[in-house]
Amino acid sequence: MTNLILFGPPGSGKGTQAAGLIDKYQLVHISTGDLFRYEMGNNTPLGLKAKAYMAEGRLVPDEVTIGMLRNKVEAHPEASGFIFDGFPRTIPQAEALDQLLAGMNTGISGLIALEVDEEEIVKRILKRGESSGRPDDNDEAIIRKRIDVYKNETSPVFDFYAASGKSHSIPGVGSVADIFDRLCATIDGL
Ligand code: B4P
Repeated sequence: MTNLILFGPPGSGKGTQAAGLIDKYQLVHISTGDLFRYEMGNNTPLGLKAKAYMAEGRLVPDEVTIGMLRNKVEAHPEASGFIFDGFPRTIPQAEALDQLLAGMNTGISGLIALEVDEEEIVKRILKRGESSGRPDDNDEAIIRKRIDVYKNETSPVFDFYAASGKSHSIPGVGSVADIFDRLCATIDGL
């Protein structure tokens, strides 16, 4: 199995790039952000739980996120691998993911981080906010809060996988096609 973590700050292009990668590598795409937005859109108990955290730019609690991820992975016994997009975002999430995959006799093949500086991220997300309808996209203070959360809670996940030589990073600025080529070159070299 090939199991990839697409990593990087909010708005770094994880979702954008995942769309091309799933086609090329035939992997199941799991975006925890998309899953939460789907649950919120349907006003499910899970969606209602996630709503306040997301609107404030905070992370949804680990126990909620890990349970949702586990259900999604277990729903795809036929998968030849997964692209995890926006997960794991904390060390406990990374530990839970490793445990889940070990139970399936597999593991993470590699983590690839998209590097984009803070001002470019703010610009991109505010632009997306003009049409996304996402409350976490159109308030600069909330966007900067999301970036702080990434620095403090999420970036240690890069070092967690670097300890076993699995973390890689590539520049996430430039055309979507050029970044896609960089990603594929990294994946093909794993
Ligand atoms: P996510 O849905 O993961 O949102 P994101 O980080 O903003 O998206 P991404 O990096 O995928 O950016 P995109 O491609 O869209 O998370 C949202 C919230 O959900 C979190 O804040 C948190 O509250 C919650 N959450 C999710 N997962 C969680 C977890 N595991 N634990 C706890 N809470 C969790 O790109 C952004 C914009 O840039 C787009 O408009 C795109 O068109 C543009 N863009 C992309 N590539 C570009 C390029 N090369 N040049 C210019 N613009 C580009």
